[in-house]
Amino acid sequence: MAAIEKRSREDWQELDKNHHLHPFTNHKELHEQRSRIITRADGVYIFDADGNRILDGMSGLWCVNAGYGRQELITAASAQMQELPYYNNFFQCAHPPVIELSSLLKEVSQPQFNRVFFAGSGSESNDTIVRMVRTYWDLMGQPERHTIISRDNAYHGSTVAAASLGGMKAMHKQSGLPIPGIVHVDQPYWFGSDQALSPDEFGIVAARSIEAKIKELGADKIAAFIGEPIQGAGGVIVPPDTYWPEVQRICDEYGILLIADEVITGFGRLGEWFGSDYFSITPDFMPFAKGVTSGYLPLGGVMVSDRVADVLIDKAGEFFHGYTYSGHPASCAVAIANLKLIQRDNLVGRIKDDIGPYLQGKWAALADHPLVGDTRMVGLMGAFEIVKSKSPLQRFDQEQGAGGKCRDHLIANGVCMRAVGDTIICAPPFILSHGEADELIETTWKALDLTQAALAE
Ligand code: PXG
Repeated sequence: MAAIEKRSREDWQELDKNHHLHPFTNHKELHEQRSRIITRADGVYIFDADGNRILDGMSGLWCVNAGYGRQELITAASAQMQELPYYNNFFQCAHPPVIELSSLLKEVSQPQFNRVFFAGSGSESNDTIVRMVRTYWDLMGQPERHTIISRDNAYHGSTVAAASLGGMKAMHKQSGLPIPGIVHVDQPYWFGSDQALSPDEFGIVAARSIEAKIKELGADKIAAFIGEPIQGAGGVIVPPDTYWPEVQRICDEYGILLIADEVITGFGRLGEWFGSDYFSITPDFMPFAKGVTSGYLPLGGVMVSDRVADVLIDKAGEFFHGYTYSGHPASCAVAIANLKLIQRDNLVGRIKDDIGPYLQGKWAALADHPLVGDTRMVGLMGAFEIVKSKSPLQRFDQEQGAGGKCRDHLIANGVCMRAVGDTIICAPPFILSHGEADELIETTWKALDLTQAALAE
């Protein structure tokens, strides 16, 4: 029996307006224009309450990697709920799904990762890391080493610690963040720079802003560096090739723990199992969430390297940290089914060798449009930037809302992508067919033409 009543779109919108506070939303604007009610989904398509079919170029929120309507995942959740809908992993307990998933995650991760700590989301995973990192250095007899270096315009979640790790100034301003002991350095955003350096030179300079911060504060104060292999919510910032090797060098040289936030890049998005594999780095922690269950149920966690886990196990006694839903059985069952599906259908290889290169080629050609100043895509994670003039490079005034206009034209024409300022970002499900990729690109050209016409008015 369906738990949800049948209502008209207008009724849903009215109830939504009156009773629902949305995440990351300007409610005044929303109440003027009303929310888009999504009622169902299948494959790579979502459907709204008016029956419009929209190609989901964002995989929900970077998570529905296996696509919608996957019966294996639905059955896994349902069967697990029948067998054991909930039990905790505190107080010397565990259950088969959490154990099975732990060993499966070890199988797909780099060799330094043999252990995983579960959470309910990416934010909780990053909060876990802040506590674990500081506890690790306490146990190592270096309690002064508590400062974590992150980057401007990073996104690591919305809880107090995760938002502090993030480098979103607007978020910090609203709630007195960051908390003490979290500092930020430059992001490796070459297209957003004055472009005086080559991308490779710029990558080294951006990485060395970490080293400069270490020297400024003292290496004996620095616990860890955290970065998304490719920044997602910040606008799909793909670092120059020189960046990550230099970051690894710096972390190694100063003995600093390296945290690769794989919440978006994990489980195949870049055509490798993890962004860390793509960039050949060997982190000490990998927080993950989203794609681990393809978003069908909430689950997050942290892959913890032996370097840290061995110390925690040997020396910490009890680590006073955990969530009611750490390793929720139904979420774990879905994750197992999802990872097995990705393995069985070779979806990671498909991104690397087939649909990735196919979409990337067409995406790069968008640069021929007069409005498109930069295009970038790795695996199935991409962006293009809308500019007023390419040479000399000139951007639109923010009040013109070029990115928002383009996003609206995209959705009105049947493709959902997200605007970060004037950057349009794209992360479609891994099952995207060539025909669906063509549809995504054709609609993008059309939306760009409509945006150009609207901006000319
Ligand atoms: N790390 C990264 C790299 C993320 O992208 C989180 C942590 C936090 O995960 P949770 O599960 O707590 O949301 C994220 C989340 C957007 C957008 O608009 C991106 C995220 C969340 C919400 C919106 O791009 N990423």
